[in-house]
This record gives sequence, C-alpha cells and structure tokens, in this order.
Amino acid sequence: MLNRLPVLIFFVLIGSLGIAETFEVKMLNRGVSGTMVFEPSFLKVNVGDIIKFKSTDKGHNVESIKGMLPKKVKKFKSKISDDFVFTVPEQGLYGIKCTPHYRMGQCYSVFRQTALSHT
Ligand SMILES: [Cu+2]
Repeated sequence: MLNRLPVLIFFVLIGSLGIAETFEVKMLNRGVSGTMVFEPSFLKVNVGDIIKFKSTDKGHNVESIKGMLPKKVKKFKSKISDDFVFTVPEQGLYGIKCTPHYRMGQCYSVFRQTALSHT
C-alpha cells in the first residue's frame, strides 16, 4: 500500500566507504504503482549520496515530513514543478512527501501510524 502514496521513504545506513552514488527519483502523475507517485518510492542510501528528484510531470514537489527526519537535519521543501537535488547529510530515516498530493486518499492515517510506531 505504501508504494501507492505520494511519498518517498529512504534509509541511510552507517558505514559508507565507497564513492557517493547518485539516485534519480521521478515525480509522476502516473507510474507503475499508481497515480501521483515518486518512483522509486523507497531507497536505501548512504551518507553523502545524492538524490535527484526529477520533475518528470509538472505540479509536484518535495517536502520533508514532520517527525520523519533525523534530529540534526533541517526540514526542506522545494518549489512546485522544479527539480530538486538532495545530498544525504546524516544516517537515519527520511520521509519525503509531495505537498499538493500528500492528503489525497488515505495516506495521512497510514503515515501517522508509521510515525507513532517509531516513537
Ligand atoms: Cu504530487
């Protein structure tokens, strides 16, 4: 169910010894997993890796989800229909949403449950 939401979750693990990798995430009106999605909707990355959010379809953006960022990382939000590049600063769990589409469907309650289970 999570992969149908306009949300990207990624984990950052400690112990990266290699060269930083670059990942591309598309913001889409329709993807393999449904409408209004990030593809991929899940990433496992290392500190220093770069995530490029591509505004493949217009009308989307990237915003950190309150309570779903490592403590030292400041919240962030991109402009609608703009590409956004994020360099991963800390290990931990990151929740990213598309601001205009986050409240569509039942995604909000799902993410409350997820957030509560981590507290
Ligand atoms: Cu969107």
